[in-house]
Amino acid sequence: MSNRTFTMIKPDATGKGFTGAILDQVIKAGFFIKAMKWTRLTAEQAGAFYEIHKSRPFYGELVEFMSSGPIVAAILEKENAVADFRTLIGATDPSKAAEGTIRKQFAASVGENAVHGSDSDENAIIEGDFFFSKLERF
Ligand code: 3AN
Repeated sequence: MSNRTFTMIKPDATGKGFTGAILDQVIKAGFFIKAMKWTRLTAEQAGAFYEIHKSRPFYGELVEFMSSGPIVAAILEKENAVADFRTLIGATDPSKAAEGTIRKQFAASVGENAVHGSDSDENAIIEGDFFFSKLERF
């Protein structure tokens, strides 16, 4: 079991001013920030990050949305990080997300759903490596 996951606060949430409130809930839930940056993806970078979804019908929309404004990317550490973080953020579709989850509170739709959380230990490493060098992790 890995103790790290990767997250992004997505352009809908940064644009609505939810960054601080989301980070506060993440930290209060016991996650430690090991790396973090405020940045904006080009369409090409967003396309590469979501390469795994290339054949899905929403891929074009996802790439356009994820490059539409700034994001916060971070590597988080906690015991059982991947699963616990997905519990904290809630279901992909915010209308199906449990009460109190981050997506229930801050997400507007399945496409614009406020936060990303890695779905496996393997992807957490790949996604963290996409954004951060060894020198940027503490
Ligand atoms: P999750 O982010 O909960 O792991 P995935 O991996 O199924 O969900 O989807 C990756 C991202 O693709 C989602 N966070 C969401 O932004 C977008 N997405 C997923 N399903 C749809 C959909 N039906 N329509 C538009 N965008 C979607």
